[in-house]
Amino acid sequence: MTAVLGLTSVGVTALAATQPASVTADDANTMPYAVEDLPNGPPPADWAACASGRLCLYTDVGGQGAAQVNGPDAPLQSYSVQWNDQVTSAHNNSPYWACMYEDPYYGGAVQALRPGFKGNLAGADTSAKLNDRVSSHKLAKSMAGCFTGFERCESGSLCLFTEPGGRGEMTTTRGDSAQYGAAINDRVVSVANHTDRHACLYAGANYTGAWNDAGKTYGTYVVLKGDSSVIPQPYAASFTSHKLVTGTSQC
Ligand SMILES: [Ca+2]
Repeated sequence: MTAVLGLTSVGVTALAATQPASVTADDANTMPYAVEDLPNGPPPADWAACASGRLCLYTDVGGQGAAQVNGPDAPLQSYSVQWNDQVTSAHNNSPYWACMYEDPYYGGAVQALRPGFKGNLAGADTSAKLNDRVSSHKLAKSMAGCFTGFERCESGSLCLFTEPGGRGEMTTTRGDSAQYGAAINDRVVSVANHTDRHACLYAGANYTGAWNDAGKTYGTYVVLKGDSSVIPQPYAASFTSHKLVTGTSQC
């Protein structure tokens, strides 16, 4: 077996049936990066090697194979080539939920591993099983925290996400945008507004366009300052520009 670099990961699965209708940044527990190096000596041979407070991930079943050991608060939004789609078993020897994601940036299916979980991802008691599919992970205070990534949005920023709940690719801005680039145009499905102004979002470039919603026409979708929002239909995946205003009458 091979020693592993100090990465972190955990398994979490998409629990559509149990996913809360609304999750906030408060549900997540994200602390400063604190990736731990492996201790000196040979790599851990089995479960016994996972120290208290650590999340340990392995490339083979039963805690075998290459291992990565993570500190209690070390999210990893994008795995290296060495680890991408390689995690097969895990020992979550931490008091937090370990959130394993199918895609980078907390995207795709989610496999949430309870505190104390020790086993194979394929055999875990969760709805999503991401054996050899995990591409990012974090630890969270609750299972609900695995289904939000809003906590990534820094104070002062407007953050646009390509997946619900602040998950997936995140684009951060602090000003207006008259025309989104291809990376996010018609792709934004959740928004965190951590600026001190309200965000007016539009279907067209240069703050134009409109939606028909239940027989009424709306020209802008507003995310108030301080709010996080999962964008409903027909507004989801249709934004092309936005501006920040002090009063919504300025939208
Ligand atoms: Ca993957």
